[in-house]
Amino acid sequence: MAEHEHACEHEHPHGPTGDVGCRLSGSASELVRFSVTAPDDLLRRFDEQIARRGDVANRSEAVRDLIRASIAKEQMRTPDEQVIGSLTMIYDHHTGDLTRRLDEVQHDYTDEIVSTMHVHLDHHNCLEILALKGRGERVYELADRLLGLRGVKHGELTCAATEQSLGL
Ligand code: NI
Repeated sequence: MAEHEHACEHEHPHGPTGDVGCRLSGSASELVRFSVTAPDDLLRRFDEQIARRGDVANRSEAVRDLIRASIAKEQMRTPDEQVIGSLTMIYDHHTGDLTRRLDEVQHDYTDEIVSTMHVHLDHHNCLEILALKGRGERVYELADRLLGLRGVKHGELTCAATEQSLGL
């Protein structure tokens, strides 16, 4: 019989039988094993971070945390609200026709892009910062399209609903 690691979050009160059943939630998830490939130096740095943090036991737990954080971030999206924010990207402008594609996408969102700043960091890398304002749905769509382009090494959207979060 296959052994299943237990996936629920809260403390398990050990019952009289000593089992660690998750009766409180009634919906214990089965753990699923999947494999991920990553560059070795990236994985080494991730392992070093796990060792430093001390609050996660292993790589699996750290990856689960990342997945939860990603889903939580998604849930904070407010597509129907007016939002304001910034998108930061770092990319190598030599990557294929990346600069052309970045341009093409941005030309579809002229109402949402208030201002852009481009910094040539070194021979290869560019930093681009976009100030954004508009309906959440459009702003998130723009960010997803830009950050999804192959060759964008780092990207982050920082965004808040103007009414909900900022009271503007
Ligand atoms: Ni540049």
